[in-house]
Amino acid sequence: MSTSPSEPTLLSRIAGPADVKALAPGQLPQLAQEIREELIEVTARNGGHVGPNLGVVELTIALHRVFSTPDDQFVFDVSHQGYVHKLLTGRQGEFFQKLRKSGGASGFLARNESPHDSFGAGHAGTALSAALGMATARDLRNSHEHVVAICGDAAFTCGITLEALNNVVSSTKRLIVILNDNEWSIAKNVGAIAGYLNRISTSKTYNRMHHDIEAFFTSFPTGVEMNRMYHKWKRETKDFIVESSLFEKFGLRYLGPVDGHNLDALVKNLEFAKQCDVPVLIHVLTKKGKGLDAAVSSPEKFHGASPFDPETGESVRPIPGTPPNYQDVFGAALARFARQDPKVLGITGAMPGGTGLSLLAKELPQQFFDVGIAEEHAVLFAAGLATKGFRPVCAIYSTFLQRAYDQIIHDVCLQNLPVTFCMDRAGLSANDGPTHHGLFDLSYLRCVPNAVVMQPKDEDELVDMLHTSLHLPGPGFIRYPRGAGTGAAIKSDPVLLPVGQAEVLRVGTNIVIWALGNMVPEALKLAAQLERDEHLSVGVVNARFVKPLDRNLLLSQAAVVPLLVTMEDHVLAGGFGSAVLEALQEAHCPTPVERIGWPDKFVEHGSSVDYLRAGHGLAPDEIARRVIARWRDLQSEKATVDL
Ligand SMILES: Cc1ncc(C[n+]2csc(CCOP(=O)(O)OP(=O)(O)O)c2C)c(N)n1
Repeated sequence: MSTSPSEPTLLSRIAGPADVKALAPGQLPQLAQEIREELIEVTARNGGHVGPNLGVVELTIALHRVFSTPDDQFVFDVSHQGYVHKLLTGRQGEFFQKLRKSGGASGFLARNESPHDSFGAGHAGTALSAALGMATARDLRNSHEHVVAICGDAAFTCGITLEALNNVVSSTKRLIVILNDNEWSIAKNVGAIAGYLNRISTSKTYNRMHHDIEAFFTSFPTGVEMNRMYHKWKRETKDFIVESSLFEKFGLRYLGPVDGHNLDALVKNLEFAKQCDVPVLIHVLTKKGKGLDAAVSSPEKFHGASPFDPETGESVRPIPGTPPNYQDVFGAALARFARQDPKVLGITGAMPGGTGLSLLAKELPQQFFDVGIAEEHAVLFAAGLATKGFRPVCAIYSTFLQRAYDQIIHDVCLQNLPVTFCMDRAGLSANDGPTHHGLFDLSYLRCVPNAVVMQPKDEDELVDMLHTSLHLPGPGFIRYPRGAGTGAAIKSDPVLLPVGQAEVLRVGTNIVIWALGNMVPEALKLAAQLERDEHLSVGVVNARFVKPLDRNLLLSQAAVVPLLVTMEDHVLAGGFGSAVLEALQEAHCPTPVERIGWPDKFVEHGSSVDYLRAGHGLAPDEIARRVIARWRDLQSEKATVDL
């Protein structure tokens, strides 16, 4: 069905939603095919959420046929499935070709990227609440636009989605919710609601009803007294079954299940929902990865894929010699500790693969829990387990743990329960951008009593920290970055690290750099450079613990060294450097500190960590320049005083 290279494609002629509406219905399958080709080509090169987007091609086309953004509003949950929406709203061409790269389209929707993106997201479960807010605002303002929330089935494992569902009918009479049910979260969707949805979509009765409703609606021209027709249909198709739907119990009119790849059925259902005078939920069944065989057979791998061969689906192989990822080392260590101690448990919020917990799930399924996209519950669940002598380990990305802040303070730390938190993706998640960067965890944890907060300099120390945390009397938080470690050899037996003790890696008399985690190797390079080029004696300390901080070592060094430098992969506000400043201030120690870290800004997405660091003044040369300038300033101040 593809067009020849010389012929302009239908997609290339879509400058905005009006062009989607102008196509004849018979042209839509070709448009869908061209979109799929574009999605595969771009994500094969750049990586990205190929599976979710391949599954919503027809749904997104149908949405743009029936509604008119930006007047009407679409709120996509997570918004990782928003690529098709981007292609249909004027963002194709070079901008989309550079998807997730510097200067290209974000991998998520963002209000500052397009007026067609009514709400930005990257974290799951936010669409229904936000859409309900928009619909209520519309009602309060007496305007008439439509608001459509597009939620995946896994969004219904999130507490916030259920909180919003509980408030729909009391807030508005007009809201359209699309439940995009592909049975997958990143891994297979879990929990009772997933089971319920599965029963609806596989039930013979519901499937018969689904055919009935499709036949029923398609037998009428669009827009003709649809409400009256609906009531007629309900009378004719066993009312009691529809009434028993979970969503009807929450006061939403339930439509479906609808075949999410049947454009005609989708359009008819959306047209109907548009006219309803009650909130409506359309249950749409889609196939994640549709159009790419490898993605259909491996939905988890192709949820968010790294670059792959578009013909075979094979991942582009990592450069030989690349050290193992932090999360793989963590996953192997946790499985090992869990084998040795049945009280050690692993908990994930729908991320078994990304966190490295898949190994534990495979080897010791009884010690593994996937609780769905439910970080608040994950942490409280762990707290409950900890009260009974278990040693739960919550493996949650730094950015997603933000959601469980109250549980961290109120349930875990206040009761000093021994829960270990392994916060992956601390630092940048370059291609994903601001919703996914883990740049705030030190600030939000450093102020919580009883929390022990640490970051390893390499993957061997990560294993030591996990081992140490599993022996703490209270909560332990370990942060580590995305991707490859340093290649450090893992000791055969981990050691217990003395809590609150830093490690001196290099002695210096002019400057001492206090570095945290993945900044330690950078600090060692910087020290060598300053010694070589500036003839300075520069020490390096691997801080290990942000809380408790090694005050004794810090103060003893600050008493004799003219300049301290801190380096962290975290925002400066409230971070590691702030902890150092506070400790010095409390001891009335005036030693100056040059703090290196991320500024008080949301950091955009970009092609690589190095690219983003350079854009924010954190390239190695820039850091060296700042440190040298500070040193020279101090020397000239000293010279002035000496005069
Ligand atoms: C709070 C939070 N936790 C975890 C994630 C990671 N995550 C991104 S998409 C996703 C699964 C989404 O599944 P679903 O909503 O069903 O959409 P699908 O990709 O299947 O279309 C998860 C767990 C997240 N984005 N936000």
